Amino acid sequence: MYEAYFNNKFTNALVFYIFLLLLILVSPFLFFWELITTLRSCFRCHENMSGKVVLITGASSGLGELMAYEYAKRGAFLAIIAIKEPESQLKQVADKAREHGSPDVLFMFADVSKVDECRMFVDDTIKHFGRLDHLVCNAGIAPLYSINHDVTKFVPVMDINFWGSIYPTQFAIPHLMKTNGKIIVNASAAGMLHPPKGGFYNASKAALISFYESLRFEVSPTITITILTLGFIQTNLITAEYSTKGVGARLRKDFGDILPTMGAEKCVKAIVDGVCKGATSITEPRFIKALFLIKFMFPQLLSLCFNMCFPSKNRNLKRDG
Ligand SMILES: [C]C(=O)[N][C]1[C]([O])[C]([O])[C]([C][O])O[C]1O1[C]([C]OP(=O)([O-])OP([O])(=O)O[C][C]2O[C](N3[C]=NC4=C3N=[C]N=C4[N])[C](OP([O])([O])=O)[C]2[O])[C]([O])[C]([O])[C]1[N+]1=[C][C]=[C]C(C([N])=O)=[C]1
Ligand SMILES: *[C@@H]1O[C@H](CO)[C@@H](O)[C@H](O)[C@H]1NC(C)=O
Ligand SMILES: *[C@@H]1O[C@H](CO)[C@@H](O)[C@H](O)[C@H]1NC(C)=O
Repeated sequence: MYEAYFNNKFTNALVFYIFLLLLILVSPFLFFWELITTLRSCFRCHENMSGKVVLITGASSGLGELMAYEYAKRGAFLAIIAIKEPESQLKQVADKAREHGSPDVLFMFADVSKVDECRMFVDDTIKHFGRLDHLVCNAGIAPLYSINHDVTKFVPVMDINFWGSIYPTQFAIPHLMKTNGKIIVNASAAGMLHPPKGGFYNASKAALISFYESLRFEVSPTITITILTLGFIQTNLITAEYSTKGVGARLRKDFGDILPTMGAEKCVKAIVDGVCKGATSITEPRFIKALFLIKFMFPQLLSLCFNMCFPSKNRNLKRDG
């Protein structure tokens, strides 16, 4: 009997609008709920990282390196992974992490896109330290893409960014179960917002978010999963080298005083603080969360912005072809 209603386009759409209206009506209550949750999280206890074991992939440079130091300051044992290239780099990170206060640092070279190598470094970590508390899936590559290229060239992006997080996660889960451990996944705000010209890098991040959001239900409450969705401004601030040219520099010059931008070290401290408090998702800088809300409730509005900010060349292509 109800089938007739749900076959009708108009009544179907009506359900959506009624729910939207209800959502807007209850939103003052949701607002206070959010506010109270945020306030409560300020007073939540920090996990004591002293003597705990943290495994970080892609720790030879970038934010992965800084995360190693941040964990080291808190007295954690570290196992850090990178692919071989600058061989001395990872050793330097290990030495510096010891200086920052880590009692023991194990560094290993492995390609996270190879399942056997992932099994090996998780096993070696357990053999060396006897336990695992946090797994940080951080390794990633970000090549610029164009649809005119041969798309098979971008298969490694998925292999490293997506499978390179899934493999270590699979091998680590039995050990994390024993310690009530945590998994930290390096996604990107672009994985939530689906911007134009996102390419395979942004698609791989969307796939990560989707996979780990659903894995959460399988492993909780024993294991806590923290998904990082970092914004573009912050990443352009990683090193002075990045910030002297390009969009980042211009954005910073034009909006630096208005937008709450954030240095890499402050960002990494916020991440590790959040993880130790048991956060399930961390967005830095925080104002980007507002964009997620807009994307969720009024997707048309964001599309409009994207169309204005990224005037598409493809429309001309279409006209020509
Ligand atoms: C925390 C965080 O975030 N972290 C990270 C960051 O830092 C980065 O940047 C990114 C990229 O992608 O990621 C994450 O993120 C991540 C990273 O990045 P970065 O840092 O920029 O990069 P780098 O520096 O280059 O680093 C990397 C690493 O990794 C590794 N690898 C690679 N490949 C491989 C590896 N390992 C192993 N295996 C393999 N296959 C490397 O090593 P080497 O040796 O080569 O050096 C290193 O260490 C990632 O993931 C991404 O994605 C993210 N993000 C997000 C957002 C934004 C961004 C920017 N940057 O912009 C990023
Ligand atoms: C953290 O744990 C270590 C030993 O596991 C202990 O010595 C230290 O006092 C603890 N620190 C705090 C702040 O509880
Ligand atoms: C991801 O998407 C953003 C926004 O369109 C774009 O600027 C960036 O270049 C993309 N990243 C890569 C590595 O393609």
